[in-house]
Amino acid sequence: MVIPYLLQACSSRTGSYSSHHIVTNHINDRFARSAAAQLPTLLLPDKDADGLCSGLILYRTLLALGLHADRLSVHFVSKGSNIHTADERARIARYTPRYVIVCDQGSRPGPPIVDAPGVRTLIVDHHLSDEFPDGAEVLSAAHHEPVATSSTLTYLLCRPLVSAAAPAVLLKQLEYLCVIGTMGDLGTAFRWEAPFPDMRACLKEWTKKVLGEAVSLLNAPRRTAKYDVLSAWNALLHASSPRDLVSRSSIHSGRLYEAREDVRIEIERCTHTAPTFSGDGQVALIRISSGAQVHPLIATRWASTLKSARLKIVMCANSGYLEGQGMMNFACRVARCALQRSGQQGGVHDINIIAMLKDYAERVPGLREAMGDDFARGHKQASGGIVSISLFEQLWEIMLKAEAPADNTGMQICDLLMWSLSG
Ligand SMILES: [Mn+2]
Repeated sequence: MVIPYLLQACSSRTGSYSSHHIVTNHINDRFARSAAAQLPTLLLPDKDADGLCSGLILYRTLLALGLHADRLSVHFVSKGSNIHTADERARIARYTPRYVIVCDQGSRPGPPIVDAPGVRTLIVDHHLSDEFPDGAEVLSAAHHEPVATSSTLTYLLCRPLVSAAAPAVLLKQLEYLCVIGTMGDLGTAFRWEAPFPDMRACLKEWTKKVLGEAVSLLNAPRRTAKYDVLSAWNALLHASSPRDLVSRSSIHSGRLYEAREDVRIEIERCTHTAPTFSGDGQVALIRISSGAQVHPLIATRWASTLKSARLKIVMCANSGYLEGQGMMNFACRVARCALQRSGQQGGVHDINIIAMLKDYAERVPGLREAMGDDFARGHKQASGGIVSISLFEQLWEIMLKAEAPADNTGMQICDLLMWSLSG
């Protein structure tokens, strides 16, 4: 079997882990045995297009390998939660699985996902971390540039397993799932150059327009206050093709279109608050209150339009996502003006949001630790957190007091004025 480049890159890290083995042949063997043994298998896909597609690639592969559908379960965590919380761990344990496969999440330290004898866990992910739940096998692309998405990793893992006898329709499904999931994380303009698999035929058959529309629709339900991830999963599972998925006359797409419209209205309602700048001018904060997960979208939108001399990241903080729980959900994105600046200076941008957030928090003794496990996770270019409102206010206080170089303040006011005139 030819091990694709990306998996080879991943397996080369095996030596640096003591308890987390990344050996693809071994994983493949495990898959085949999992299917043959008909043991209860649980998939834990993340809620976005990349997570859903990665999960469905595994779902279809395991069925193709002969696992009975009644042995295969899929679980999505509840709103604002993650697979590491006590509540979710209890829900996951109730499936009494023997094999657990986590897609596009799970890259953080902790106890085993399911703490029972004989349970084997595989994590397929690309979020930045060097630590994982105890006992899990890990296939992570996080340290390998260009960082593969979870759906690409899963595709590369599954494709060799089914290729021998699989019907053409299955191979096509795995391909478009790989493409939709990857576009979800890396954008529709993503160029499928090596070491990524060759997806030209898939793109030609379904077109970027249809595949991009699929991403947008799949991401809509989980962003609404209703948080019905299952609507997106079911639509993707039952759609006969990407074109069927995005067709307004398809029975599964109705809710997706409705959810997307709800999200659009909510973004429009929340996006017009004026930003506030940190003392050093590096961070712009937009505060909103919404039951919908629109904070990452609003951060992205402002990151592309806001201009300021020292601005590096845009942060959108949402105090209303988990209503009544006293929590602040916030998302940060790299400001486009900072990218343009580094480009003009001939440099490559080195903005690392995770490092910046941790650096601010460390300026007050104990604060970084108090922030807990849901702080500064994700990717260098896209991070954020879920912390108590009081901790968030402490963090913002540090940012406000961060010192600006002598001539910066006037510049910010000027930029803000320009923004308000143009916006
Ligand atoms: Mn992803």
